Amino acid sequence: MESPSSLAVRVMTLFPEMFPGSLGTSLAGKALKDGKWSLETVDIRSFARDKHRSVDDTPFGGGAGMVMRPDVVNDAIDATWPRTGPLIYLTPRGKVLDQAMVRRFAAEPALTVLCGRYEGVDQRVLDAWPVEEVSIGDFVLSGGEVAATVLLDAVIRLLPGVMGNAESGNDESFERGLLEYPLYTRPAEWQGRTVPEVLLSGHHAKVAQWRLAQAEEITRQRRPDLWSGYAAVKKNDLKKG
Ligand code: 6GU
Repeated sequence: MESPSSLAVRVMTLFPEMFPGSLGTSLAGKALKDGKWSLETVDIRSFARDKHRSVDDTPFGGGAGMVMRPDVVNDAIDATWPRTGPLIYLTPRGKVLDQAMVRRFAAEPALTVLCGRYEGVDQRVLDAWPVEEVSIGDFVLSGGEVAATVLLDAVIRLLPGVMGNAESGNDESFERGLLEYPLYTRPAEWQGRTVPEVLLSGHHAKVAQWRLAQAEEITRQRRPDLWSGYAAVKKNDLKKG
């Protein structure tokens, strides 16, 4: 039996064999078996109308590649979207996924995900439905399936009971807008390389202080975009006392 808080995921794709894929293993796979989320894949090709089962056609106005037909995609959405929870279309034109979006999706009862080939879907079907367009970053994949897997992995790990409290603390540091501090485990010396002395001290407050300083430094160096947001919040916090 599924618990009432189970997330119902529906994925529309031309490649249903790509699911659950990596989501069937590890943390997400265990959560799937435990009923923390459910997965229904819908083969978009099953909504094709002609004897050739065609799902795409050449773009009006010319140009490279193929466009997914509005009639076929419309029928897939109509049959699949439960009219609750977001209808997500994965496309490099979408809003870039971040942890705040991931948290919002994890709070939904259902997620319906449309995977397109990268040339895309006819605009009219996107205009006809309340579609939320999401990208996973500024690069181009050959299709939305891998992007859907990325999005779902990030969401599933946040579902109640999927992760222990030990790990969930890590997110708070990302929510804070910082990259992670460096990690070390045994042996204390490896190939002549030692572990920072403070981590062996057992002094929890000093460890926390060191980790924060490391997280700040690595964020400042690597991600000026994150750093300016964090620095602004920190300055404001200091002012408020
Ligand atoms: Cl969501 N889809 C495709 N095809 N490429 C992408 C993407 C999505 N996000 C980044 N690149």
